[in-house]
Amino acid sequence: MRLPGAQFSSCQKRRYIVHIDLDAFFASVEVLLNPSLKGKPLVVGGLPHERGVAATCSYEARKYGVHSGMPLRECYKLCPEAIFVRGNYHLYQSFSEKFFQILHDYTPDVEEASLDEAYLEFTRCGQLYSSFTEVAKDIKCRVEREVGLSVSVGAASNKILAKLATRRAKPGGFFELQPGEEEEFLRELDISAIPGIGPKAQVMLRLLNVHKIADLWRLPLATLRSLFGVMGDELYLLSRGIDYRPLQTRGKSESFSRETTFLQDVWDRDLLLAHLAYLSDRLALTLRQEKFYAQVIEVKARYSDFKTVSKRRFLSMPVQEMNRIYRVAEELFLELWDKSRLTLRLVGVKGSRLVEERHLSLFEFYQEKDERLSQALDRVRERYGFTAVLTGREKMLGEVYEEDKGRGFILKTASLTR
Ligand code: TTP
Ligand code: MG
Repeated sequence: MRLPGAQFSSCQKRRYIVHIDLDAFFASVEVLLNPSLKGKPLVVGGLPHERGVAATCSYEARKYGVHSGMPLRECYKLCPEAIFVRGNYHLYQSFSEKFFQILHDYTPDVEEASLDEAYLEFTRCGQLYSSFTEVAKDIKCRVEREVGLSVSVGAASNKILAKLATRRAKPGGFFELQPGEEEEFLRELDISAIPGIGPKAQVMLRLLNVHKIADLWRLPLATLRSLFGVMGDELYLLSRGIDYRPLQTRGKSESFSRETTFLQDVWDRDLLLAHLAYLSDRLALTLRQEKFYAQVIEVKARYSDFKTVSKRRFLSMPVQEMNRIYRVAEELFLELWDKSRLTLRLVGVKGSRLVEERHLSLFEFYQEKDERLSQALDRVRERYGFTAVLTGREKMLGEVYEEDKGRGFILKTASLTR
């Protein structure tokens, strides 16, 4: 079967995309800081008897079947000799920042896809470099040298192919997909390799005896549409290695969110609101650092039985101040939760519909006051640490969590989604 992608490549300007992803990120940081862990199975995310799941594990632990998202107790059963650590999210974030700083040196077109993963586009950089392949290799060396962590790099003509190339390169390798090799490369890959084919979609497809990407090519577009709605079109193209998605560069971030799972389920209203206030504060800080205002605020709550609910509000005036975000978040949260008053295992707050500026209306002088207050707050925190200034509500968390040297509370699972 010929891939329809081949006919496009000749008439379109060929893109050069590099995908880069740190290997066993959280675990590798732990090993870097404590070399006695090197070569050992390591699980990051909690201790074996604790509730919760593994955030990640070293490649040595993966040999036992342990993986991200697996309940810690199950990890322990599969690999009792593994070393378990709770992890330190602030630390990982600082490594992540260093990683992205290096990437931004090479091209203005960088998509920070997650904490340890990015796409770089070189299509516009033809004048700058004589060989993109050499640049991609150079980035890999520099990250390894300056961040100190192992990284895998894939290069291809679009995002999906570059991501799959990295998957092939893991751990620690470099793989560049050459034009014309797409079909052979994709054919044998498992359908789970395609982003967007989650566990539910996999079950449906496997029932149709579709296991490999080549099996997907047999399904007509209409079938995919009837199975997956609008996503069907995307799967049709992605499975053929056709992907026109542009990079979501910094200015194009769609949302920022902060959420956390609790150490134990919580029903105490004040404690729930304390978490919400702290998360709103972290979200506000990120928005200001990234120079965005959010026009939509959304809160999320997950009950003990994993049922998840959310509620959002469109604001006439975009926000980036903690007190404004919290006010909306509290109202939304209470609308969600007051009816049930059941125990929760997670809360989160998200800002979306991001805009880069807002126009203060004549009647909103007080907005300026909020803005100045936030700036003063940022200055104090820069000097004395995040926890130097907290609201009364947030301080309640001091009874539950340890502080990370003034940088913030060490939550169970700090959300680091962008
Ligand atoms: P990944 O890049 O998906 O995983 P990884 O870097 O640990 O391993 P790989 O070599 O396969 O890339 O995620 C990056 C980090 O994000 C990971 O180290 C821990 C965190 N994470 C979670 O906290 N929960 C999750 O479910 C996943 C998948 C990752
Ligand atoms: Mg990774």
